[in-house]
Amino acid sequence: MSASSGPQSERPTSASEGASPSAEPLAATSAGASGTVDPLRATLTKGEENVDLAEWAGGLPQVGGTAPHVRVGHHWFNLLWLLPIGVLLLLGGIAGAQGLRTLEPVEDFIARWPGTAMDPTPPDQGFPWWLRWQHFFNLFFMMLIIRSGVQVLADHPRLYWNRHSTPDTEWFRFQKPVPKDRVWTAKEDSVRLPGWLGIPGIRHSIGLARWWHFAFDSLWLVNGIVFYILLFSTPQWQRIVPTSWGVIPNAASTALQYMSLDFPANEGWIAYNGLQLLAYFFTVFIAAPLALVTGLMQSPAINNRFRSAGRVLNRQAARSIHYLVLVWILIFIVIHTTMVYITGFLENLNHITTGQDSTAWSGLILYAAWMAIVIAVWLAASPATLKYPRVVQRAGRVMVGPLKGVLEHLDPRPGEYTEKDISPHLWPNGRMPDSAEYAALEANDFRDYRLRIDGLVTRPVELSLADLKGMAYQEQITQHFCIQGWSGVAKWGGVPMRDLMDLVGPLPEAQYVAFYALSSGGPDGGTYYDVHSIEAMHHELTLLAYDMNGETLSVLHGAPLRLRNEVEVGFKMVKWIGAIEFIADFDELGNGQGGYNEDHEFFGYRDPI
Ligand SMILES: Nc1nc2c(c(=O)[nH]1)N[C@H]1C(S)=C(S)[C@@H](COP(=O)(O)O)O[C@H]1N2
Ligand SMILES: [Mo]
Repeated sequence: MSASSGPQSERPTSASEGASPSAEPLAATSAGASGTVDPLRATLTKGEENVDLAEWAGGLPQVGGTAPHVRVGHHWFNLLWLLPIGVLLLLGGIAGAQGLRTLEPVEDFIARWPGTAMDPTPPDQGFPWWLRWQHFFNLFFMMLIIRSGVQVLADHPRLYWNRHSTPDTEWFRFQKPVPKDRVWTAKEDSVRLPGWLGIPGIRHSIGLARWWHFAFDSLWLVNGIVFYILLFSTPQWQRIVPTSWGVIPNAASTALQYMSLDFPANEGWIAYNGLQLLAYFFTVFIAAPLALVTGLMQSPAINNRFRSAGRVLNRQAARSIHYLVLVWILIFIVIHTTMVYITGFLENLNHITTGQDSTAWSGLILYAAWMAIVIAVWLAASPATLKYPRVVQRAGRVMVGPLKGVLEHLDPRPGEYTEKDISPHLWPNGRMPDSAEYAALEANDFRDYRLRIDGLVTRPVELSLADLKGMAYQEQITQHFCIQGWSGVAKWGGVPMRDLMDLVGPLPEAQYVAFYALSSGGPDGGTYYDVHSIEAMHHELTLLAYDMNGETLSVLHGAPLRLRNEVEVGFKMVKWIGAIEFIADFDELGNGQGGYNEDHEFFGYRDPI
């Protein structure tokens, strides 16, 4: 293992300065008998059962972002310009295509490649019932997936290719540049969306959006797997998998015919034209799997576990590609729907609803019924989420909790990052400590600070910083994954949790460990806390850090002590730790959801993804 990449036991001299290992035995400062309840437990608050905008996310005012912009060199291009430019290109394209079609060689080409390969004649297989229902479920799930996905994007409305998420290096944003004259937290960077677009629209509602996103992702994935299986166990696959190179000239011919507004024959009942074939193939076999992979690669547990893949598909590249796939899907939806409407409306609707090759009105009626369901759920999703967020949280936990539980067992092995991977800027996040107690500790360089470790342990202790610095030192360079979407690499130095476990001796009943902060989580004054499984505490990378990037941890990043658990997203890594309590269950803490964000912002307590 290289000197800088994994956990090490040597302490650098810088960290020993000012550290005077306590002369008294630790037991002398121990805090009473085992099983004591930590006093900070009484300072937790329950959170509301519905969303109160005055208190939400620390009372952030509900402001929106800017128009979406893309960076071209040093210049930011407003994407709204694409609307007039698109119209002009379309008009120019139509004129150009109509001009081309007056040329004889072009008409010869179209005669030779009419668009749909009908020779040999494909089997007349129509649209079986499973395909029609799967198409409906797909569009229903996609509506919710896309909207909750855009909400997730709005929680950190910038996209980067580098894993550092350094301000001013993004290639896309719908937010102002990061202010340089003040601390700007990631939470402040989140923007509001209209409720018809995002789910649920309001700022920093990523906890709720993620339940929708992951729950419907899972259903969409099951639907997709069933689709793949049925597609290939019937001749239906021939509709969307090209079997000859003729698909290319046929696609070019179709494009030209559509563009000239003189449409090719619609053979959709039997076979798709070259352009459809390529578009469907790309969507089903490239875009969809890419969405899945780039979604999963944004997870700290998965990205840290599959390190070599994570080198290439770093969290920000994965996030960027994930949203580029969304752009493709949106383009696909617009063109696909337009074509359904203008190339034989009643006929096309019958194909995909009633499964008949006819122009009967029944197809339109069934389509209208399906769309009524989609629109009703569309309209209800945001208001219902704001009214019953706890229901969304519970339902989401039932649907995706077990999967997240499995991912928590992934082993984020050390050793990937070196000094040169350290990010120039690590976004700060969270609500800073504002108590007089903390200010007094800080004023005295934390000499009076005591870390309490109590609860279900054999030997409760109170440790000064000097006591902690007297213990074995471990350093690790790891990547931080904030739930909001940004990431960054830093070097952390401090005491491994496993050593503290040896010191206090957890009782067999201890299943979880609560970390209580010296700061509040929101304007209600409730203490910030989070709960971790005891299993995670044994991991070699679970660390109580008091150094960052070779220096003493700053107040901004959690002084005097913060947690690192490399399998989880950032909010679980409590900063400004005041006490650690070993517990059997977290039912009785706060609202019983497993942490401040879980209680107040409806996050999941397991968040390795
Ligand atoms: N006490 C406390 N710890 C906290 C938070 C907080 O609000 N209060 N925010 C969390 C979140 S959401 C993240 S992403 C990380 C950010 O750590 P950093 O500011 O060092 O980047 O701290 C976590 N720890
Ligand atoms: Mo975060």
